[in-house]
Amino acid sequence: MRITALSGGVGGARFLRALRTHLDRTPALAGSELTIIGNTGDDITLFGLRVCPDLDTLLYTLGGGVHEGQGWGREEESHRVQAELAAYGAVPQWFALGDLDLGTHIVRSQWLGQGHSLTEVTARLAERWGLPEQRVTLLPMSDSPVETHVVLEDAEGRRAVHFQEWWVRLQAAVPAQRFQAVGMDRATPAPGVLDAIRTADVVLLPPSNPVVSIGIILGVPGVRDALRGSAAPVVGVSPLIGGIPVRGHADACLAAIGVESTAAGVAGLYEDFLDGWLVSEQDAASVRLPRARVEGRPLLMTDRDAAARLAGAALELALELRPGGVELRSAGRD
Ligand code: FO1
Repeated sequence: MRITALSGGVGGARFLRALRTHLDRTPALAGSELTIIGNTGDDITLFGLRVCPDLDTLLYTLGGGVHEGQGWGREEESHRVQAELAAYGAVPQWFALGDLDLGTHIVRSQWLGQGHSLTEVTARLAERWGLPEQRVTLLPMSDSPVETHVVLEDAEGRRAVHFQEWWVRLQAAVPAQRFQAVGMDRATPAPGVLDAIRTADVVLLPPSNPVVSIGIILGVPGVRDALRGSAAPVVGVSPLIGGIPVRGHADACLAAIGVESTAAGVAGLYEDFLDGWLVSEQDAASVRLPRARVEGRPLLMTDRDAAARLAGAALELALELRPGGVELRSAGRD
């Protein structure tokens, strides 16, 4: 079976790692291929290096190198280089760049500088992290740079800051007036992105940020139309429980675009292509969607087994929603 997912960083990565676990534990599904379309709107250039936080979080989480407590960055990390940068007064210092993590940014920047595309670079990084052996393909949403900037107003006046400065330095505490996906007007889907949506047996939307992660991927020309036209059922998982984000600042992002911070409000952002929506059990009774089927499930991925159960529930709903039931269309029949 071919599964395609659109994903941001931490929440999406944990969900997709769990999905891979669920597939591998289910004999009939173990041969399934998973293609992840990763958000690159969080990307930032620091100290001359290109940093791709959501792609790296997906690589490290699926590859077994992520700092589990943080959900991003490497385990067993050190920050000797960052201390040197601080000693030289290099800025910014509000974005933690560990020594091991810098290895990724250095090699990605080197390969990009040699003219390789972000798709090619991501594939080479994924090889080191063993993704091909897991039958996982990680694609950037686009090979052309897109950066989410946040328009805000504070003591320093009205200005736009990079998403990471808003998210990390300001902790999303200053209200975002607007998000601007800089470069989106020149962006095209990376090779394989539209094909991954069109040939999927199932499309999943993990509990990533609906505005600055999945919302940015949906902004890449052609992606939304491909989802609308896809024969595959599209099933998403609410990133909110009772209006509160499971993690991160999704509520602040939704407020910025005038969408209510509820599972129904988020589903409304996907309503033109969504077929199934997993919400928390407490929200199930209150969420009614015009065309998508809503199911209540425990959404907290408190441990790896809970995450695998959630991923299994999303897949099960998608298979139930397939025209003609569970039989598989793709050549990757198992
Ligand atoms: N998040 C933080 O809250 N503080 C940091 O210093 C930080 C550094 C960082 C470095 C590399 C990386 O891949 C991610 C990093 N993140 C940090 C997380 C990042 O801001 C978010 O994961 C995404 O960009 C939003 O989903």
